[in-house]
Amino acid sequence: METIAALATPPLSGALGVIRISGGRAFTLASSVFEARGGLPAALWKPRALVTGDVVIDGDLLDEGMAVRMVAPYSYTGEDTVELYLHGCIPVLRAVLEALYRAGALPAAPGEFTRRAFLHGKLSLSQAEAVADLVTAETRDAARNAAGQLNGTVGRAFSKAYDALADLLARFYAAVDYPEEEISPGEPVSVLQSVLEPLEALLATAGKGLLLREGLRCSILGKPNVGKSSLLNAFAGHERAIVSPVPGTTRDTLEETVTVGGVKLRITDGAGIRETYDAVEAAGVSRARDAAENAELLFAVLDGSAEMDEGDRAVLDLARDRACLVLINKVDLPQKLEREQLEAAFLHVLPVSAKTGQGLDAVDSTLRRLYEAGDTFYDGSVLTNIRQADAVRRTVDAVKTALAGLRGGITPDAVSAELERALAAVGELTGRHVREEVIDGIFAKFCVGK
Ligand SMILES: Nc1nc2c(ncn2[C@@H]2O[C@H](COP(=O)(O)OP(=O)(O)OP(=O)(O)O)[C@@H](O)[C@H]2O)c(=O)[nH]1
Ligand SMILES: [Mg+2]
Repeated sequence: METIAALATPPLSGALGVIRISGGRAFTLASSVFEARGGLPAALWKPRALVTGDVVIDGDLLDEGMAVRMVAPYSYTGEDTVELYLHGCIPVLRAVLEALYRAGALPAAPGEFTRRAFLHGKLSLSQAEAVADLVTAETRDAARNAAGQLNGTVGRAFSKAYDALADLLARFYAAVDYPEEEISPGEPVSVLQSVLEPLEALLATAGKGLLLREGLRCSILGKPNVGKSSLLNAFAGHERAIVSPVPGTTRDTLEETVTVGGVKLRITDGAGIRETYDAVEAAGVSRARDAAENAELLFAVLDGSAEMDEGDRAVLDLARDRACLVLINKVDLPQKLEREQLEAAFLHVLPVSAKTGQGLDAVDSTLRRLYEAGDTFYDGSVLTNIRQADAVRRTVDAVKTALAGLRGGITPDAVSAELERALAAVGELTGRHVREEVIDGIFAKFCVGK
């Protein structure tokens, strides 16, 4: 396989820039750009130990840094690898890469290092996907789950299912070829059940997995001036939206991703809901209504320092029978809002202040409770990946059909056809049966250098 090289850190100036080189010529190529102190060529460096040296390109000393070599198969990719730790100066890093490419290295495609790790059996496909999930995780919980998957929890469940199905299928083939080799129907049933159980349990986590990955669509709803934008800013921790005492400040909808109570929320703030003759504001109100309609969670905001009026009632009507937190804002001011009826009609009524931050911890704990974003939950046993969830679903489906067939006494032929379907689906998860375009799709999502 060709030797590849790429920048492994973001292409920005910074304290460090890391270049990775992997493949059969990694050591020779590294020596062409990096002169170790003491003059040893890379092929003679002590494996996995840092060496210091100079970057010299076309006779110019451009940088000094450190390097390490890893000898196949003891590297991330499973190939001979050199990593250069240089200063994060983009022109120098570019010069080093260009020199490496001139000397015969190929620029690595996105995810190619991880792809090679997969090809060399260092990672299963689900672990490779976990690497991508880890790199792009937007919350600590999401990272933790991805790290858990990298550790192989989910992958091990897939491998076990694959082995059990492959073994069973082999025996079915034997029974078709040699009818005297009878299989007692009880045994395949118990094997299939043992395959089914963990996969169904995993599948049950897929909804949560999606939540972890994609977040919830959440919309802040309320009449003008109740403090919707102030709340968005309070959750975001910075002045995302313009706040002013003038009703009708926000017109267009704006979105921000925040984590509240361990739950990733894609929050939309928009125009306050009211009847208006202003065409621009009316368009904003209609967008805000659309966002609320499409949201999976609503924050219905009322102003606690004022009495409830028709405008608030219209907002509460939109929130009725929805997943909703009613936030009574401005509790730092003297309160005029009647809470009793509200508390009778809505499950979660929380007094808050966007100004002082009062009550926001209760929003946190309510969401944590509602979406079970507990500390023990995201340990890597949650299926976050849509592709994986789909393949598990197909596996479960085929196994169930095979089970029904066994119980209903259909021919071994028909059962083995279902087992083949199940094996193919679970094989997509372990990477043993996976089509090339699926693999391409997975690694295309990576960044270069990973
Ligand atoms: N005392 C107090 N004032 C608040 C609080 N939250 C918001 N305000 C004030 O209320 C006014 C309106 O706040 P915004 O956040 O712009 O309200 P909004 O609901 O987004 O208003 P529109 O965009 O016009 O619909 C501003 O003057 C804020 O400073 C609060 O918790 N306490
Ligand atoms: Mg606003």
